[in-house]
Amino acid sequence: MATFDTNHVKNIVLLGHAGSGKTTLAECMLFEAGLINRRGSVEERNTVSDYHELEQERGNSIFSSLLHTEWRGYKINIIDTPGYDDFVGEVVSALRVADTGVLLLNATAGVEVGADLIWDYTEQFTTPMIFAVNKLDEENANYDKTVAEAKTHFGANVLPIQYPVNPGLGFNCIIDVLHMVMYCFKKEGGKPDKLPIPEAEKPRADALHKELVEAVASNDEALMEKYFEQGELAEEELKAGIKKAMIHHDLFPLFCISAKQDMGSGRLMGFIDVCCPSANEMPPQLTKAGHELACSANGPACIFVFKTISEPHVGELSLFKVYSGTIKTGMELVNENTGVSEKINQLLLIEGHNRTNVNELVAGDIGATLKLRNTHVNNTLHEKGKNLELMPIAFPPSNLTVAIEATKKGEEEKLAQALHDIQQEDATVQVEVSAELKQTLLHCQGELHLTVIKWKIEHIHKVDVKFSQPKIPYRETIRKMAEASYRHKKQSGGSGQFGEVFMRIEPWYEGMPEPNGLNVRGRDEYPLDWGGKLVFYNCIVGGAIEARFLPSILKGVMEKMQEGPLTGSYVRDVRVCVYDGKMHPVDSNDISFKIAGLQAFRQAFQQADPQLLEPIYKVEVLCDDEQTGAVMGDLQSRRAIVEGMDTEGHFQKIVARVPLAEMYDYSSSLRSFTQGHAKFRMQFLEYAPVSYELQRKLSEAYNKEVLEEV
Ligand SMILES: Nc1nc2c(ncn2[C@@H]2O[C@H](COP(=O)(O)OP(=O)(O)O)[C@@H](O)[C@H]2O)c(=O)[nH]1
Ligand SMILES: [Mg+2]
Repeated sequence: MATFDTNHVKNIVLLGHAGSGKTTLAECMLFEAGLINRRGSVEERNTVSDYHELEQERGNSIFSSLLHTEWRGYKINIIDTPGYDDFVGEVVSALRVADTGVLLLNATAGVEVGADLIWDYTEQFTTPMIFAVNKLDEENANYDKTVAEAKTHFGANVLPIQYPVNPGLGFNCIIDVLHMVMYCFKKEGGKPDKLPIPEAEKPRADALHKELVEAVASNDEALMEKYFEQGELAEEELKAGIKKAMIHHDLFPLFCISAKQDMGSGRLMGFIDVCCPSANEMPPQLTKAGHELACSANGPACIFVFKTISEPHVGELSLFKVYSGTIKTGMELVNENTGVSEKINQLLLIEGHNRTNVNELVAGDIGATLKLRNTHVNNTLHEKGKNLELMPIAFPPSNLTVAIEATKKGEEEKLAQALHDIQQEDATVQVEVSAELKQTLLHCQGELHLTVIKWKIEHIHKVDVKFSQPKIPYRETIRKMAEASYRHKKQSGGSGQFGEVFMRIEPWYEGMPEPNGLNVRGRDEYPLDWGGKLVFYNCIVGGAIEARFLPSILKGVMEKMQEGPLTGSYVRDVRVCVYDGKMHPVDSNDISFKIAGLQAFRQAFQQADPQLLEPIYKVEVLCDDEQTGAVMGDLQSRRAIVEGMDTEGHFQKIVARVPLAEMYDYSSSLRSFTQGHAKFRMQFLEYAPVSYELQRKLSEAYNKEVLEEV
């Protein structure tokens, strides 16, 4: 493998709706560059990129794959990504290190929802973008409609560099308005013949060329002046102008390909070589400390880990981009995030499942190493004595939460280890062991993602698991004042127990007046971990209960507040006044008063018009115009309160307050009834009272459950 300096390394990411042809295009690029001598296909399950067992099984990409090719003296690192939104983690981590995105559009389908969703991420990264209209060999390929939709969805800066002369069956000719030539491919694809533009095509080609020149000139004053003077720009000026405009996210060149027929990938790679930026042409990285880090092979050694893959029998592979300096085998680097020193024992180039050893990688290049001790995604490693921490990837919040448990007893440890490993590898998986719900919760991106996680747990970690709906973290409170007392008395062999507590409980709110008609001796406020407060008053007079027993009474009250009388949920915002009681000189002790406090609180609570509160989430649904009605209707069927509508990018945005209890299956149901033309985000808003009917139902279910446990 030749060595390449920073200027001759290009890092591209293939993006697009599932099935738009990314993996097939990657295969073409490797074949055209001679890195493979036979093109595999998705159908035959033998592409370089979709090498993972699960991808072979499902016939589509699930994980991003790093590949590289050499084209005319340049090294092109290619990251092929999955198109399903569930695997968005793979897309954002690839966008973090790529310097150009290639967004594939399927000419038979136009702009598909996956492209819209991915576009939002490229906007966040302001990644230089090019479009490739693929499947032009398909019978119902419609190039013009696809370009028109692309301009509507992604803006007028989408500019054709090429258009097909004969899209559809028999497609084999493209007109290039940058070079102003026609490329015609032989039946087997590959290297095209370069021909002059036929007369009949001249008007269209000239018009598109003019549009391109003007767009480039309008992005650069010097070029604009030149253009006004000469009415034309030289090819080299055009190319430099295109690169500049792309880096500023102001121009999105559009190409024509048929990945399946291997037509157009060479031309695309040629454009990537001369017009797409190398890492050192992109704005310098900003460190967390706010310093700029130039991408130079002579700078301090610094790499950023954007992906890890744990492979059975191989160990953990860490994929990284060199942001500064030159990384050599045997080098010692410091992990800024974990503080450990890591030795780069091997430097690898990745080609799907294949690995090639190299001695060094320069700034701007992407590679991998094996078996680092304590390094993970989003970690920055640098040479000793430098404190460099690069900006981490902001992974999107989860869309689906399920409860997970091992089907076989005794496998809990194995499951915990499996979940730990999966989280390390996939930052869009979060595991939460909820003490409150007594469940292990798995937060992920959707049903498809869940299937992949299950596959990993069962096939790699050999643990059988089952998923269930997470319980809802309800809250309980009261609506009116109530008083109750409880006498705990136990005399059975050995020391007896005795304690009697009289208490008043009231709904607590900030600034409420002191208790009426009671003698306040002491007052403590307890902010609760689960939100809200408990305010505890000692109103004992005449030493009815010794002060030393009040902490036990409080303990009993707290214990009951952790498993409320209504549904066993946390209780919040209650004021408790202990105003009387009885002791026994011998039998009174902490446990007696704890039990008396707990039971008195339970009784008082049930007489205080208890109210169940449910978590309400702010849900924002982004959908196409045509979907708003269906989205609204569905939200209303989920007890939602729609608060308003707005627009965001080219989406309609519907904002609603929705009970969490109604959101369990939202990600899959929204995806299915809008055919994927919608996405949503949600965040906790507040707790709100549930209806009397629902409270009764939930409380009955809880009492039944408790009785069954006894
Ligand atoms: N007719 C035609 N089919 C294509 C072309 N590119 C890809 N395909 C087919 O489209 C399907 C999806 O391709 P794939 O590369 O897996 O798409 P990805 O999901 O974007 O990676 C496969 O059946 C491919 O054979 C093309 O240019 N023309
Ligand atoms: Mg694919």
